[in-house]
Amino acid sequence: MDIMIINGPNLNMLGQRQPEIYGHETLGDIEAKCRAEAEALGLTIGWFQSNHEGELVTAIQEARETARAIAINAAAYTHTSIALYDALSMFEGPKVELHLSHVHARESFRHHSMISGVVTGVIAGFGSSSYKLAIHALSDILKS
Ligand code: CA2
Repeated sequence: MDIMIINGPNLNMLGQRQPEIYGHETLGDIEAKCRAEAEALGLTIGWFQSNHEGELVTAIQEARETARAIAINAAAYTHTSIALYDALSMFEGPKVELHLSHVHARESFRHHSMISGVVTGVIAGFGSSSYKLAIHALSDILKS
């Protein structure tokens, strides 16, 4: 596939709580939008969500064999996970860290990302459009 999209803990709860921060769409709604966006760009995507850090590590490792690029919303593990940092550092293709919310305008513990240093770029604060922007950024790199 072209882009593996990986989602971290609690994102399966989207649309059910805190719509003022994360919007009204469910993760399934966002997946459908990503699939449509990718198809329009002539790209194939994979989609994965887990609440477990090790499963996210495994998904990144598997992407080394199956995907040309990664887009990841690591959710709370963004701020804590050396394991995700290490796994992402082994993936050689382009990688985007993305967030629905503007993490730098929120609590100070969300200002630091463990993984920003090993990704190609970061997109945050555009709601579900952050996923669309990540797909477009990776599309441009893959086609260049
Ligand atoms: O803004 C983002 O996309 C985040 O990655 C979302 C994470 C948060 O820990 C990061 O700092 C920023 C939280 C995802 C939890 O999603 C919820 C869904 C429904 C209700 C409450 C939380």
